[in-house]
Amino acid sequence: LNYWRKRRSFLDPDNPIMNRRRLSQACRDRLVRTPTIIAMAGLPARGKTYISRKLARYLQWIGIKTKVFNVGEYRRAVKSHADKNFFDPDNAEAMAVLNQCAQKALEDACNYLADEGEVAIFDATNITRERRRAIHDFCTQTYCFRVFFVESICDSSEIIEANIKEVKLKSPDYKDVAQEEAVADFLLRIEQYEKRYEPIDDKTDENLFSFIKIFNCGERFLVHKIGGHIQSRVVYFLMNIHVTPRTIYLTRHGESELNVQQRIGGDPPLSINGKAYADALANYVAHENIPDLIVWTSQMQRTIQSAAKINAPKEQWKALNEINAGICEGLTYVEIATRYPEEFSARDQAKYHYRYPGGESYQDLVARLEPVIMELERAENVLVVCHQAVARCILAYFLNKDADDLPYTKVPLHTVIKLTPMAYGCLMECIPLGAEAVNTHREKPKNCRPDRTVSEALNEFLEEPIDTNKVRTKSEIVYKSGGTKIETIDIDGNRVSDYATESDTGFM
Ligand code: ADP
Ligand code: FDP
Ligand code: F6P
Repeated sequence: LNYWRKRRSFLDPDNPIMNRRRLSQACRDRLVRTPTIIAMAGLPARGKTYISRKLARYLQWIGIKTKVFNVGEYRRAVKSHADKNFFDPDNAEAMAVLNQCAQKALEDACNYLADEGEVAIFDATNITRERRRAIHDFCTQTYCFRVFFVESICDSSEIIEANIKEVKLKSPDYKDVAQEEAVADFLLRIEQYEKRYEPIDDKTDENLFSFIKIFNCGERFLVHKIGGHIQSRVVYFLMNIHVTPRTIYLTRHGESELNVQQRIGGDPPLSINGKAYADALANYVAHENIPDLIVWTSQMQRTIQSAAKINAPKEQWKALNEINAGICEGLTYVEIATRYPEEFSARDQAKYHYRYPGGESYQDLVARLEPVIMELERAENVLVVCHQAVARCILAYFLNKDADDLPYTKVPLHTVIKLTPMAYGCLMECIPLGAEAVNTHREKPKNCRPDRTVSEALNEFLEEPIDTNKVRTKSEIVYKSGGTKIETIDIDGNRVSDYATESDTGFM
């Protein structure tokens, strides 16, 4: 019922996407926000699911609503275990099941685009010209979407066998089947597909299609008739990824003098603890013995000092600088909450999208970091020494976190995060290096209401409740995150002024 309800709303003439039907094809093609179906093509074990998921993660991260529709999952819902015989082109019954699954997945992908999505990735083999023509016609004529084919071609038997061992043996198709038997069966499944395989060919009517052909894991590409900015971003991304095993090391700088005072931003040097971390980090890197390691830092003192003792080539990136907190630079969260209560509450309500006046939002930061991510994709072993907000954005990319969770990801100081890309995802290991540090993480408050009082806002993250109606001078504020800080609360109860000096805090 739901399915038909959706379709009815989709066929509604007021639906802006369907309105495009009235436009000429030439006009439709020039519209920027036309939803796109990315249809994969290629024999089994050619990295189609790997590419689909990685691409979806990238597009989601840059803010394009994307979902993968894997036909294998639809098929396994009706035929949980399938051996080579199920993929025999002469097995008419099985072919009908496969075609129905593909049709259902494609319809779901189109419904997703009609409802809310911007890109749907149709992950199937789509190995025949007839199937690709049907996909193209369905998506562009029944619906008014753009279609982009991504074909992966690989003739290296070593790569294919490694792919089968890495991912296919874990498939429910081979539950309780011995490894050798499963590999042999999968190779025969590929042969069944080879009988019908017609690679995309621009000498046929496929000349009209937009596509990219990827040969042997990116050794060579053929790009044809790119339509629109989404397709050009997809092509750029696909031309930058690689499958060579490597590790990305991510760390925040050592504790800074402003971290100690619980102040945000600025360009402070390292504290004594921070300097100890710089030593520990250099030691750690030396012991890890990482081949051809490159170190990237921001252009801020605290990251440059943290990396100074590491024995490896270093590069500074302005794009890695910490989020710019605008008018709040150099303040503590208590000071922001009391001086700018509306700003503080607006940030708590929508932390990802909130932009500091004169500064940046997490969303801005993601846009600034896109070239860094692209370079990380191209790179091999890298250590990135950055900042709390920047590290959250980078982690969100690798761990597929959404915009709500991203700004609250815990990235403690004095910890190395090791990211090892795996078949369809990424392994994360956290290695605290032992040097002491304050905690700079502030949890998402339970009460984010715009009408909350300053005391309510402060009490969300301070250990001891504050009554802002009382006159307080030089009282000790204990943060729930564990840090301690001496503050002076203004007599009007709503402001914090005269911030503790270095000697007041006794930390330095
Ligand atoms: P398919 O969906 O085509 O059946 P998978 O995506 O399940 O194949 O295969 C995953 C494996 O493919 C991973 O081990 C990955 O390293 C490898 N891989 C990724 N990209 C490519 C490519 N362009 N060509 C061949 N193999 C690839
Ligand atoms: P997957 O690797 O994603 O599991 O092995 C090929 C396979 O996909 C089958 O499991 C699945 O039934 C089929 O491809 C779906 O594609 P086709 O509809 O093109 O056969
Ligand atoms: O407190 C350290 C810091 O890196 C600040 O410079 C920065 O403003 C802040 O963390 C970012 O964290 P959040 O977005 O949680 O305020």
